[in-house]
Amino acid sequence: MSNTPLIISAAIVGAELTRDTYPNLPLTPDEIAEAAEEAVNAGASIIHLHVRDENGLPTQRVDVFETVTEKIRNRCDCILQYSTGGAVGTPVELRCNPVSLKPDMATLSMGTMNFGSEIYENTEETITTIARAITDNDVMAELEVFDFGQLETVMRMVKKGLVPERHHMDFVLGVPGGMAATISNLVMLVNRLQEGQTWAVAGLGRGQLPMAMHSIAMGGHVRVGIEDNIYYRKGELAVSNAQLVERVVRIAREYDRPAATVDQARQILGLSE
Ligand code: KMH
Ligand code: ZN
Repeated sequence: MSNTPLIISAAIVGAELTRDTYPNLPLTPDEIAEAAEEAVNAGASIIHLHVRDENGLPTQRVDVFETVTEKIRNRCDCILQYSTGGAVGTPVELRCNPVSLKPDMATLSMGTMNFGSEIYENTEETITTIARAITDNDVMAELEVFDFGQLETVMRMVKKGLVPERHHMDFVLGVPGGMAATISNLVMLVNRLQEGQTWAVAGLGRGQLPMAMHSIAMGGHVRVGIEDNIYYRKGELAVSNAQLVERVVRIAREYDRPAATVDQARQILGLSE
C-alpha cells in the first residue's frame, strides 16, 4: 500500500448550497477566507474555490475571486484551485474568466451530463475553450470526471492535444446523473488510469466518507467539504469544513498516510517544478 502523504482538497463553498440547507455556509469573502484557513489548519492542502456575490449567489466575477484570493493568501499558504464549473448554466466565457488571475490550479469538467434535474453542459467545444484558458495562463488542470465515458473523453482529448497531458484527476462520484459513489465504480475508474497519474475522489453526500477511506487505501487522494456533503453523519450537519477534513486526517493517519503539507502536495502534483 502506498504511504504517499495524502493530499486533502477542501471544497468549502460550492455553487448550489444556500443557508437554508446549510446555515454555516461561508458566503462573504471574509467568511470564505476563514473557512479556507480552518480547513488548511485541519490538514487540507488544496482549497477548491467557488465564490459568491454580494447577494450570496454563485459568481465567476474576477474581482470577487481576486478579493477572496487575497484574503486567503493573507491568512495561509495553500494550493488554490479555482472552479471553472461555476454553477449549472454559467456561460463558458464567464466560467473561464477567473483563470486570468493565474491560480495554482483550475478545474475542467469533462462532459455534459444530467445534474439532478438540470443539465451541466460541457460539450467538447466548451472543454476545449476552458482547457485553452487554463493552459494559456500556465495553470495546472484538475480534470473533473463524473462518469466513465468522461474518462474516455479525457484519453481522447489528451491524445488530440486539446486537454493538457499534465493534469490531476478528480473522480466526482454520486451526482444524480453521474456515476454512483461505489467501491466497484472507483476501482474501475482507477484501473483505466495511466501509471503514475495522480488522482483523487470526491464522494457526494453519504458517499463522501467511504470514497475517502477507499481512496486512502488505494493510494489516491481525497476531496471533502461542504460543497459535496453537508452531513457529519446521518441526520447531523457538519459543524464546518474543517470538521470534515479533521476526520479524514485521523483515518489517514491510521493508514500511515499523513496529510500532505502544502509543500508536499505541490511536489506530488508537480507544481513546484
Ligand atoms: N457546480 C457544479 C455545476 C467544478 O467546480 O469544477 C460544477 C462544479 C465543478 O462544481
Ligand atoms: Zn466545485
